[in-house]
Amino acid sequence: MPDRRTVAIVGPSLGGKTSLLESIAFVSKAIQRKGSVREGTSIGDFSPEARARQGSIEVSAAHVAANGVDYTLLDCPGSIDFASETYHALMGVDAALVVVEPVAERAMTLAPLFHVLNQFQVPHLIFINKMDRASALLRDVIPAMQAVSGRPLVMHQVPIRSGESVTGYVDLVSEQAYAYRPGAPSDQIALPEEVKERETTARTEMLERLADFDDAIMEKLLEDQAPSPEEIEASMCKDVADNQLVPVFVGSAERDHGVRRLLAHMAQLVPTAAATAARRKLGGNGAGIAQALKTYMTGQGGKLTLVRVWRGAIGDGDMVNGQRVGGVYRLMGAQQQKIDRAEAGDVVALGRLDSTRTGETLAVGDKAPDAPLPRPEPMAPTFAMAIHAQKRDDDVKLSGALAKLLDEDPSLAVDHDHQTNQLILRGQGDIHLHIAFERLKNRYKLPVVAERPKVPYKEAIRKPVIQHGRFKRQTGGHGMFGDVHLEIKPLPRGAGFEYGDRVVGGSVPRQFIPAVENGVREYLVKGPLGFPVVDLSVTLFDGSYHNVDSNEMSFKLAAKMAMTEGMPKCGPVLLEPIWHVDVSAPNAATAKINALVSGRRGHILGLEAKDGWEGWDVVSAQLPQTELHDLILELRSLSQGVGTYTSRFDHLAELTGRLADQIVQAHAETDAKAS
Ligand SMILES: Nc1nc2c(ncn2[C@@H]2O[C@H](COP(=O)(O)OP(=O)(O)OP(=O)(O)O)[C@@H](O)[C@H]2O)c(=O)[nH]1
Ligand SMILES: [Mg+2]
Repeated sequence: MPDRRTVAIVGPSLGGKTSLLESIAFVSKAIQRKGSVREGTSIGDFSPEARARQGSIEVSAAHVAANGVDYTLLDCPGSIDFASETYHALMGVDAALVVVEPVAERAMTLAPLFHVLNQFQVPHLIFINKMDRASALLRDVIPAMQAVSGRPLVMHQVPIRSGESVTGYVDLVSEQAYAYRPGAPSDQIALPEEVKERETTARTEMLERLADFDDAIMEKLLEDQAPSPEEIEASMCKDVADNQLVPVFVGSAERDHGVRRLLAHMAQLVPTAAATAARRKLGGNGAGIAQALKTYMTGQGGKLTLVRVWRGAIGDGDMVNGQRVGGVYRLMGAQQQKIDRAEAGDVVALGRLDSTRTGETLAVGDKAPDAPLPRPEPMAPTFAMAIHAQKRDDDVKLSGALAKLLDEDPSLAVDHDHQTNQLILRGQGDIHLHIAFERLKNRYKLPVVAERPKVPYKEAIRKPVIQHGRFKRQTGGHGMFGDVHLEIKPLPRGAGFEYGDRVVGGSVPRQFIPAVENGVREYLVKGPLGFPVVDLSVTLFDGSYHNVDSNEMSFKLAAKMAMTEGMPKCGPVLLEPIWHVDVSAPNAATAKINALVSGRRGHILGLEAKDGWEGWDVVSAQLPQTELHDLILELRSLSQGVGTYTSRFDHLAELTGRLADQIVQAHAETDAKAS
């Protein structure tokens, strides 16, 4: 059986993941010519949206064979806007390769990723890329990464420097030194004198880390014996597989430096597909099971579901979750190669699983499995826009296209705001939504208009009023007559609307009383300030009627008239939705977050250390809904992109003064335009 393994290439934006995939494919001869992100010729980032952005927006897969291993490599986007793509891909891999830039100040951007890797126990290695222009020193970079990694990091290599540039490296396991050569494998060289001391220190550190988890190595160290390279590698393999320790490699994807050596070590350190399945208790001969890691909607409108087959085999035409598989494909970026079947350990695309969504567990057979596999928690939306089709006639087509986008991407959400009558698209940031709009335009020919969502303001009253309303009309034969006396009273915040009647002696006949309530309710949709009215009671306590002319319509209209006249006298007041917000970010940003919240008319409720996140705080606050719209953008800019928040509606609060006047006026103007 071939040795299959799947590795996700992950890490912060612009670290060089897509470039590294290209370099790996090139040095392992899966491609003849190396493409580049800048020129739009890479295997990854093949969609028009990714090419335009020159950065990854979704997972792309590639198959390469190197050092006797069949790899499926999943190039993942680094941007936090597309983190859901990355986290879903991680559910189906044997290891992750974390690609980072050698910049100590940016180490904090790794925190969310390390957190997910450790939460799901994904073995991982680190590749410090861009060493070709690294003036930064690893002695600053490593401690900065160590502070957020949650697992001990061990250098597997130390760079050899000549002035500002890195010219090669020493492998700490074999203690062999190599000099980089342009466009070719590195040359082995004698260990340069000037790195000897650094090499010894780093190697001792590595061995001490290994000894923490390995008694045999511990004993050797205590007896001053050197463990053999084989012993060291075997010990490290076990620690990596158990996610107890993270080895660190260096190189340059752009120049293919250190990439062959990385592959040689990956063949040792990345657990095999069978080992991962066994560790996750998904091995053996039980019923076939797979997980959907990613969904592609291809240009021709066909759907491809990228799956990890954990157990059993899936062939073209087989049933999974009651759907017939329409094609099994190996992916190489945009290319698809049709194959007959996929075996346990394969990551392949399955055609036509129309009802399958990203993240779902698939069972071979007629129905979905009873116990789904673990998957990333749904990401709370942090940014929203109100949208409609550029051509209003296309609004029905738009909801169909949005449903497809949501199948693909569980971190998007759509809802309809009944009060403002707007269709709201929610996602993880402005870039995330921008890409969704581009896809609607490019793929479904549905350009949309996007605008800041309206805030569903409400209004209430401050004073009780007694109001009489009479509707009377005499036209030819039958007339209309309705006459009511209403008591309008404010209620405490959150009480909603209460209707009552205290009519005695039949001054309003029973059969007309519901019509009075209907009239009141119709009025309350739009109060004196133009917004729905809440937190009040309206009681019908008296009235009169006419034997022939009174009917339901007359009483409904009488009630509406009473409300229209009475409500402006009740001291109407604007109510603004206030949300509870939990902002989480590294504590270096906490002071700025407090200022941000105050600057947005917010009210800080408390501050706590974030559970399980070393060095992070959660600031709890209440903020007006209108201030939440672009909060994430500012929050990210003051927290190196990693700050985020969750929110929920909390209460309605009175808003008075200039701001309230402006809101009422703007609302009246748009209302006038619309009608
Ligand atoms: N100097 C130097 N630049 C590199 C190297 N590797 C990648 N780059 C450049 O870094 C930039 C980002 O590279 P990508 O491969 O797109 O990075 P990525 O990690 O895939 O980025 P996202 O997909 O946006 O997360 C590009 O301009 C690359 O040319 C390297 O080894 N050295
Ligand atoms: Mg990329």
